[in-house]
Order: sequence, then structure tokens, then C-alpha cells
Amino acid sequence: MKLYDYPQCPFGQKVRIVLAEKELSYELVNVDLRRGEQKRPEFLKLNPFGKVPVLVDEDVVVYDSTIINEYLEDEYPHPRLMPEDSQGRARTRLFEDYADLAFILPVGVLMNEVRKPEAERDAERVRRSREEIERTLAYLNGQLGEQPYLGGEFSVADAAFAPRLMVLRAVGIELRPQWEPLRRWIERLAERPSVQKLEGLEGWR
Ligand SMILES: N[C@@H](CCC(=O)N[C@@H](CS)C(=O)NCC(=O)O)C(=O)O
Repeated sequence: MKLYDYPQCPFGQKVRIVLAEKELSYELVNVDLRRGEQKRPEFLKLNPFGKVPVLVDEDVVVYDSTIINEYLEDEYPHPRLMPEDSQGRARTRLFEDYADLAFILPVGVLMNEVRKPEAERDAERVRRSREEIERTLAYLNGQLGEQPYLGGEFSVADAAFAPRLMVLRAVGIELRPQWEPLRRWIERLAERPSVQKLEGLEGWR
């Protein structure tokens, strides 16, 4: 298997967690986004959107992190990273979609702002992304309750949140004292070898 990816891409990180959890070996092909390699004709043949990650498994080409993770689950079902019942599967898919849209994106916006010298930051963008992240965290805290992971057992939904949960402190988001289930979940995720070996978080953890 080959994974076309970029170390700092949180969508690629979702897929790398799932590959590690399933103990699948693969060749990592670095697509340098800074040099626009994702828009070269040979890469566009793999993914017409010109984005990483892309997985090539023999003659199967799959792009989009959520669809890649579903393919991996279908093709390599052990260990299971999705519930078997349709209700649980729908819930897992909803959480994964929520991670992509309501968490990965605003944390990315905040990371871009925090990287800039303070005088150059867009205060309104910082305020809006912080607000969205905190709303998401409060919701997740409520959803977790006493469960160790989002759907009870570790799943692709936890894998989707994990990379960006690892950088919260570095972007200045503090967990509220009443978010105890959330804090315990983040600690549990940080202990998983699949999360510990993630590349692209250097300087942020
Ligand atoms: N929905 C896609 C999003 C992938 C994505 O946005 N990848 C970014 C890097 S993190 C990318 O390749 N950007 C390059 C570009 O848009 O030119 C997924 O889940 O895989």
C-alpha cells in the first residue's frame, strides 16, 4: 500500500492513526504541498481534487480521509474500528464528519493565526475559531459522559479528533474544570501508540 500524504495534514494524520491501529504496513509518499505537487497532472490522476491524503492499495485508488478509513475498515476489518450495528455506524460517521468540519478546520485556522507575530494576528478570526472550538469541546464532553471513547470503544471517530486534540494547549485552548470526561479522553488518546507515533506535530505537542 502507498499513502500519498503531507506530514502536517490532519486528514492524513487521521488515516495514519487507522493504519497504525490495524498494524498495516505502507510506503509513505510525501507530496510537498508548499511546492504545489498536489496540483501536478500525475497527482491529479489519483485525486481530481488535488488534495492529500490518497491511498493506493494495489489497483484501488481511494482519496478523502473518511472514505479511505472506511475502505480500510471494509478491507482490513481487524481490529474493528467501527461498530457493527447500523445505529452505531451512523453515530460514528456523524462524529467523524463533525471532527472534519467543526474541529479540524477551526483548530487549523487558530494554528495559522498563532504562528504569526502577535501584531499581525486577525483578532476576529482568533475569537471566532476559539468560540467554535470551545463549543465543539463542550458538546464532546457531554457526549462522552462515562464512556472511554466516543462510541464506547476506540473508533475512526476518535482517530479523526485525536491529531488536533494533541495541539490544543499549544494554540492556547485550556480545558475547563467541568470538562473532566473530555480531559480523560484526551489523556487516553495521547497514550495510544498510534497517536504517539504521529508525524507532523513537532513543536505543537
Ligand atoms: N476532505 C479531505 C480534505 C483533504 C485536505 O483538505 N487536504 C489538504 C491538506 S490538509 C490539501 O491537500 N490541500 C492542498 C490543496 O487544497 O491544494 C479529506 O478528508 O481527505
